[in-house]
Amino acid sequence: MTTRRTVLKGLAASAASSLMGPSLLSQSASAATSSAGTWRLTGSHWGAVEALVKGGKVTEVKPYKNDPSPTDMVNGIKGVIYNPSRVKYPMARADWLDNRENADRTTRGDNRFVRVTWDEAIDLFYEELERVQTTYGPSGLFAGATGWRQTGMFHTCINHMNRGVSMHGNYVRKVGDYSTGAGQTILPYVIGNTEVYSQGTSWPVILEESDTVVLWASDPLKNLQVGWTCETHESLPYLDQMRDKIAAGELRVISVDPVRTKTQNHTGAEHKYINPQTDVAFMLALAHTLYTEELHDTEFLEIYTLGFEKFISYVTGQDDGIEKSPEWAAPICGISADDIREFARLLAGGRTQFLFGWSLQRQQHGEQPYWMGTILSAMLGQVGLPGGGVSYSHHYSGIGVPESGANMPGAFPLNLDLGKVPEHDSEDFNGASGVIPVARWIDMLLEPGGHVQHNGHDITYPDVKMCVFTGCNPWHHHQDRNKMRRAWTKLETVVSIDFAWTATSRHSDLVLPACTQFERNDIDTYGGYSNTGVIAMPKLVDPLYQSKTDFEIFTMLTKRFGRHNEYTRGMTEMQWVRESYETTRTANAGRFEMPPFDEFWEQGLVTFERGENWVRHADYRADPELNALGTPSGFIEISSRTIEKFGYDDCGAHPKWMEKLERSHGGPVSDKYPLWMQSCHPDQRLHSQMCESDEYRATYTVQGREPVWMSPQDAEARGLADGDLVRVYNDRGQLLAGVRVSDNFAPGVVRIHEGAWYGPEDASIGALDTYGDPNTLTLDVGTSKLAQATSANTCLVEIEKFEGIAPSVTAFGGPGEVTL
Ligand SMILES: Nc1nc2c(c(=O)[nH]1)N[C@H]1C(S)=C(S)[C@@H](COP(=O)(O)OP(=O)(O)OC[C@H]3O[C@@H](n4cnc5c(=O)[nH]c(N)nc54)[C@H](O)[C@@H]3O)O[C@H]1N2
Ligand SMILES: Nc1nc2c(c(=O)[nH]1)N[C@H]1C(S)=C(S)[C@@H](COP(=O)(O)OP(=O)(O)OC[C@H]3O[C@@H](n4cnc5c(=O)[nH]c(N)nc54)[C@H](O)[C@@H]3O)O[C@H]1N2
Ligand SMILES: [Mo]
Repeated sequence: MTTRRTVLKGLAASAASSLMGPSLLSQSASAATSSAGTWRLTGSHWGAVEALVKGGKVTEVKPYKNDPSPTDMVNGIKGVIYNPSRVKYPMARADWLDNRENADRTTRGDNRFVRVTWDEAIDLFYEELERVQTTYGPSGLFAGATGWRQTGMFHTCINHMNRGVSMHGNYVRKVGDYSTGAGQTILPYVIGNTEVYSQGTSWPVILEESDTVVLWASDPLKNLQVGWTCETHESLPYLDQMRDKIAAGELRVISVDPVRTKTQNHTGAEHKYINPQTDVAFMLALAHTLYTEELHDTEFLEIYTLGFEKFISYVTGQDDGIEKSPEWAAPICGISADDIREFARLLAGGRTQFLFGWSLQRQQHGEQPYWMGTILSAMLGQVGLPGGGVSYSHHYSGIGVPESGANMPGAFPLNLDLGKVPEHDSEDFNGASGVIPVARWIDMLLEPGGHVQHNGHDITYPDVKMCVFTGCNPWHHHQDRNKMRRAWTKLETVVSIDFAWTATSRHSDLVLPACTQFERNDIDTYGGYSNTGVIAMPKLVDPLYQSKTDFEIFTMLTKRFGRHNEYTRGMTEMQWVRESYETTRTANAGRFEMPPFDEFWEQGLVTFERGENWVRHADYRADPELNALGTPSGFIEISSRTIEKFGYDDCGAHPKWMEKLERSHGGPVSDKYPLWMQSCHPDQRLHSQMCESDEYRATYTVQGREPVWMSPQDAEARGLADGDLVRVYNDRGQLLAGVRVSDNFAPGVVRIHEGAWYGPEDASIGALDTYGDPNTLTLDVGTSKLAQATSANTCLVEIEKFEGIAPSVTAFGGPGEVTL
């Protein structure tokens, strides 16, 4: 068997001529010191990297030498540390500092900030928490929106904020996330697990056993460049193997996507173009063909599933008079009836592995295609077979790389210590809910006391007056900027903790400068799901300007009410890091040897043998009773009594085709706004992170703006050429972007990557966004009453050439400093 270590050795050896320096386990910081500076290994979302520190500055960053497939984004890392958008000092919004809750809230975002000292800033933060808790109670505070904080288990800033603020009082929290909100809600009813964050069948098994792999709305080559913890990129060589197998005729890979993806182009996979947002129609017609041609596995359905009859009577039209035949689906999904039938026969003709991406469920009724994915695999009878069945996660954080089985370091405790209560211990939310579905929080601000259905519960929106944000950028991640701007006037106080002057920082009242991960000591998991190793993250440089670690910031805050010793447990940063490592070492003792801490810190990385291959759902297949699924019945639920009982009109007893509020290719609103805008995850960023990296941003911008990708046909029809500046607009907003014409895009399909920094011309509602944040245009409605997740990819736009003098980009460089 090829072990993890032999793989790495092999890689190191093959590249030996171009590499200097020590072997895997002696990537020592001190060993590499010379007059030319010190090379240090550290971890990040973008992989392990080596940084040259010279004269107190990071002067160069390159991929870790054993990274099998480094991302180009490593070239943006230096610019995350050094850029004009860093928050240098604590700052307060000028009008708010004078008038607090009586300040003019319509001027948030007008970029008038005043510098304050750290002491003043922490006083202000504490005073506002006190005021809100005593005046309104816990329903007045929202501190639950969290996101892609930089890596490092100890400094995980979300946990620092939660622990620090929790010591002071209770607050409104969120449930779910933007990534997989619909998927993680529907799948437990269908297949007993969220699936989206679960380990998947090992790649070697898929490559060996599958006849056909369907990449359904999935672009792993793009999305596996980053990981939730330090990414190893071990999954990427499997995509090279996939390419080789396709070339050798040993494997068919089909990408079902409106766009020709990076993965498809790299591997030579076949393209099955589909009209955006119409996958469910296509899937129902596939089910129809499998059923009418008797290609479905009746035995599997009988033993392992419930509710097939009810579903199939919808497919055959017995219950609503509409047969979901290929002829019915063809005009909706843009795939001919013959091609649909042929595709169904191909799926049934051998071992078929579905690999679903997540974008598909970030659209209205996003629950439905996920439910259908399980049903198609069940009809094929392949759930739990090696190289067959369904996965919803292989494009994420190294899922599918065989696990080592080792324990990994734990994170900083996010909750109060056992038995402790907050300073303000009221749990009275004034009759409102203390937990709300994450993507509905702008509705919450707009409709206090309003109701919304969510996953079988009736949620009452609390009357929130203050928000605290850290490690997330809601003025990038949430939909419909102008609606957000209206909601924002409702808030008395907004506190942001970040190292960058993001749009969220600019729309805050108090901004506290955190430092980046490169300015603190930490420890991280190397390989999010593979648990390949533990990596040291030594501080490269001291915190820049007046920035501080999140740990220091919340130590200062908790000191205001005398609980800092409880917060820190009396330990320093290095003591926490050391303890985290030693606890892991003890847990692994006897199974995975780890050197003592000092040795680890010196060598930088400890890795473990790679584990055995594994097949998802194989245990269920082997014994469905002993290994019952987590669904209400324990079986795969093709129809769900539980969901049916909720009585929702937009998510019923079984999957259905439902028209969207906006849909291109002849769907609603397409006469006015004919172009579907997808806001997929960026190839050269992690969401909004790294957008501030000026030099790196310049490698992809067009006339200094975010690119909008479009087909040659759509460009020609509008008299546009590659490199043109355009206005992209709909009834919700408008933005400037730069045209990139590409054959990868079909007519009617355009893309602006999420995470482009929002830079409105001014603070008015409807203002032109000068850089190109797609969420200036997206629709802010829940996927359905079940999940209430984001529907970002249900969005139509029109594009026109921008004539005249273009306003300069306002998104970067931080706000103006005023003196009062
Ligand atoms: N480089 C990079 N990688 C990342 C991230 C990042 O910011 N940058 N973010 C990470 C995070 S947090 C997440 S949640 C994941 C996101 O992972 P995903 O949500 O899976 O990724 P996306 O890039 O949004 O979309 C993947 C594909 O879905 C296709 N698609 C969109 N709509 C439809 C549709 O209606 N039908 C079909 N058939 N296909 C459709 C798109 O064309 C695209 O090719 O990525 C992770 N990886
Ligand atoms: N239209 C559209 N919108 C989307 C999506 C989409 O596909 N389309 N995708 C959605 C998805 S899946 C996701 S996951 C979200 C991502 O949304 P977010 O997670 O909010 O996006 P990030 O840009 O990663 O924001 C992280 C912020 O934390 C800050 N930060 C990083 N590390 C630290 C730290 O250690 N301390 C402090 N104090 N701050 C830190 C960074 O500077 C940055 O501002 O976006 C969602 N929004
Ligand atoms: Mo995400």
